[in-house]
Amino acid sequence: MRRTGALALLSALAHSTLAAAESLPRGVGPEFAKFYTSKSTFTCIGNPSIILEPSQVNDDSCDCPDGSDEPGTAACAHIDPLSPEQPLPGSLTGTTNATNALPGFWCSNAGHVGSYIPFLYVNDGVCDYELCCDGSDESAHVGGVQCENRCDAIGKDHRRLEEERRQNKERSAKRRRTLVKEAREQRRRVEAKLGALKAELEGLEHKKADLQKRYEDIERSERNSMVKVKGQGGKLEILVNLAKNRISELRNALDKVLDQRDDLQDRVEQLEEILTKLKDEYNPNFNDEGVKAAVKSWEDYAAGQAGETKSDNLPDEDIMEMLKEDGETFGINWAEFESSDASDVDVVYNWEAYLPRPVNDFIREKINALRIWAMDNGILADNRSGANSESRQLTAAREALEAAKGDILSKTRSLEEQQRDLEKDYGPGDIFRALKGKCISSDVGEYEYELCWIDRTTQKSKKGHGNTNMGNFVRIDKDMADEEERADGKSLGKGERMVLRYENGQGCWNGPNRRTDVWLACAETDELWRVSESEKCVYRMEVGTPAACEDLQEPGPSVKDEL
Ligand code: MAN
Repeated sequence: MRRTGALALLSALAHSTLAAAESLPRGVGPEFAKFYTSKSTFTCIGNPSIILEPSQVNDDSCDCPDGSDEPGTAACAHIDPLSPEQPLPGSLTGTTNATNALPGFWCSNAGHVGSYIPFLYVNDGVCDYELCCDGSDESAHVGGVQCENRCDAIGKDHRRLEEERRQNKERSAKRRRTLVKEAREQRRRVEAKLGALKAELEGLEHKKADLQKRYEDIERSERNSMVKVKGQGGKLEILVNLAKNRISELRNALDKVLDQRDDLQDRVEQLEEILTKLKDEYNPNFNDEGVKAAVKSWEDYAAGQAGETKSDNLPDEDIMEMLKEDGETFGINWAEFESSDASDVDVVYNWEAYLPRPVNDFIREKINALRIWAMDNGILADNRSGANSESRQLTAAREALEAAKGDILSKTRSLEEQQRDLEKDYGPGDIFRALKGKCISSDVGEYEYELCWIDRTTQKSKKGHGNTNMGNFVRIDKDMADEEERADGKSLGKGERMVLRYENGQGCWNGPNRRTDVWLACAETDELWRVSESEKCVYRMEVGTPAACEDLQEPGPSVKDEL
């Protein structure tokens, strides 16, 4: 097809399918009809001082400087805006800077859409069906050319395509509405989560405060009890402890001495037995002086033993009694003294016994507080000895408090994340929220390219060389596209388009970090149409998506009825 660009430009000027009235001169468009109604004269549109005979209209001679007397021929084509620059080289007329009052030759195209074509194309021997399907541009049959009227077929085809486009647009718009609904639902969920987190955090703060107080209470009370135990109480308590230890030591010593005594007694008895035997069985006829002296000594010893009274000896039963352990029913009941909270002063004065319970508690609490204050200020020794001295109860309280604090921290982080998410730009109607995390891809040469919405773009090597990050999503911009329309509709077209910027991808060797501009156009489904590398490591993706469609309102039933 020839001269497509020029024809396309003029097609924009097409106004109506109304055919020019029968009485109008050839090539006059409906909006200029009023200038051609007089039967007696014709006044040049842009030069009202020039009045012509009606026969001068379309007589193939350019009489009006604005070309308005030749709407149906190419006689004034040289002043057409699309004509070659004026004056033409070697032109005798020297016409310059003139503008045709008419936009072109009007093809009424009955059965299709009327349109203008440049005057240059009129009667040039070529049928320009793209704009002039009725063939009226070739009425002079130059070179014998006959342009049949093809408006029925072309019109039908056009209407079919238009209907397809309309339906496509409607489906895309419907899909967009679904996405918007999904996005709204997702936003609602994030908001609900945020609300729940806020409430949870509020509860946790209270819980934390309670746990903190509980921990401090336990710690305080344990500090106090530690003071009592480790501080060794009053003098009586000290004495009790000392006495108990001393008695225990003496009892152990006595036990040992008793054992030794029994042992020695055994040995003495054995020796006495030996000597008695010696005395009874020795032969006095042997004049052995040593034996005689030994027997004599033994007899003296035995006589001395027999005269000794044993009345001072402590009876064994008494000693055994002494060795018995003290207990509740025997000896000293130490527990009675040990378990007593009372100090020696208490024992003497026992002031508590004279006070009513609340007063008693109050004074005790004050004394404890004073004791802790004294410990905190180094006046009394704080005898807590590190972690080992912590009771199970205190450990549990501390762990519960720490767990609550940890919980608050993680929930606060989660809350901040949700808040950031709500503030993030997800495009008009929050629409990309519905696509977030979804990916589309396309094979191009040695790579598979992937776009993950609001996340990242990736170049995946088909030769197993690994994946390359081509950028991480940063923001949504708008930019002007200037692309030719494509028959399959997979084109950005012309006009303002959304561009998703993905930046800070993997570093390019000897260059910047990779980045990708993702240009969006309206389409029924998400599809990665094309990927190009405009300059090293700077990529451009062209993508069709319902998210980029116009925000068309769903046609209500009343509107349909009216149509
Ligand atoms: C790889 C690919 C290309 C890029 C070069 C730069 O081959 O990521 O797209 O141009 O690295 O070195």
